Amino acid sequence: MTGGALLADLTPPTAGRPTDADWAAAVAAVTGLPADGRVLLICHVNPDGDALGSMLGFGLGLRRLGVRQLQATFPGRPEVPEPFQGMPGLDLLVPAVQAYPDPDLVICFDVAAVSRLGELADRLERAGTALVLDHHASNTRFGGIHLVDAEAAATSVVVEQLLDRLGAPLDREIAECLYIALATDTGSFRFDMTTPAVHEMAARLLATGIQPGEISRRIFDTRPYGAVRLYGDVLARTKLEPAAVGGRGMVWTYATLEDLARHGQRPYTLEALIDSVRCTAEADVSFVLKQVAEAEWAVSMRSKGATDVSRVAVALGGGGHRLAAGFTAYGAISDVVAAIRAELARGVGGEAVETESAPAPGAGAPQSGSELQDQQ
Ligand SMILES: [Mn+2]
Repeated sequence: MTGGALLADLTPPTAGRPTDADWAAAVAAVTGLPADGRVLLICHVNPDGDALGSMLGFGLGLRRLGVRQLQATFPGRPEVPEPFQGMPGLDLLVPAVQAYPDPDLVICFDVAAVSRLGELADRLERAGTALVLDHHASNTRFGGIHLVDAEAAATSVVVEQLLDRLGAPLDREIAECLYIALATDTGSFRFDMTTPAVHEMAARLLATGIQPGEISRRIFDTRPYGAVRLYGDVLARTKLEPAAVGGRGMVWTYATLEDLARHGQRPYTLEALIDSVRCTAEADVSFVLKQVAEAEWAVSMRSKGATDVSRVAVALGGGGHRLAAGFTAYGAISDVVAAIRAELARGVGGEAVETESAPAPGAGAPQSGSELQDQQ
């Protein structure tokens, strides 16, 4: 590759798309399995719709191809978030502690870095072959065979192509998994990466007879009453600071473990909280603090376009995209918010020029509204 040291420094080492050789190696890894080869599918911790849908859709495809020793899993608590509890292929899931210790083939889905594999990271070394299907430009290229397409809107885009190359049928169950994955990562076909190719893939999936209205209601528009009440409490304490960020405005709120307990809700209920805050018209920057432990907070940040929140997140120990980023913060709420406010104020001078011109197409597009923890 030409372009010199500077370009090399700025370009993620894995940016780009799989080559013909990568596809051939991936196909060979599956077709070359011994008759009773054990296949372990792993997606990232705190799985979202793309992680689970890609993994289970591919798992069902392998089952149709005759793979019998097949497990799907993810690190951490073996708990499928409520919205996904009707997803096809859930019978493939096993708790991490029951996963094959030394599978013949490991396949990772939507995992940008080994840290996202938690206690399952050792399977990479112990497996005969490790295949990685992902779409994060920041993918660190762990594992042996890489199908990492930084231009794909979701990992399920890569999954559909590999299933096609393997000759697996696209049936209703597989299509439902891949549709949930695609709809999740494109914000239900609203984000900038919703290309013609995305809609063409959606058309192929819908042609199997799946019901998009029913799926969307179940996955995105159904919550327990306790979650509705929880959102009410948390949104009622939202603060708008119109003068912050050099007058662009910021809006924020927080949710504590006590809030979750009071309404009987699990932490994943708060994944979509930022979406209810970021719509505030008077603020360019939005963020939410979600309590993880006594003095530990998962912070999700969003920008409408004028502010680079990934710069703030990186400065505070996290990462992400220009318009969607996150980090882990420690301390009291007021101290965390003060640190963010100060970091945002620091950035205003340097960004003034940037706001004069529109961002490059796709430059700040979040991979999805909810998977920012993926990003570093
Ligand atoms: Mn994804």
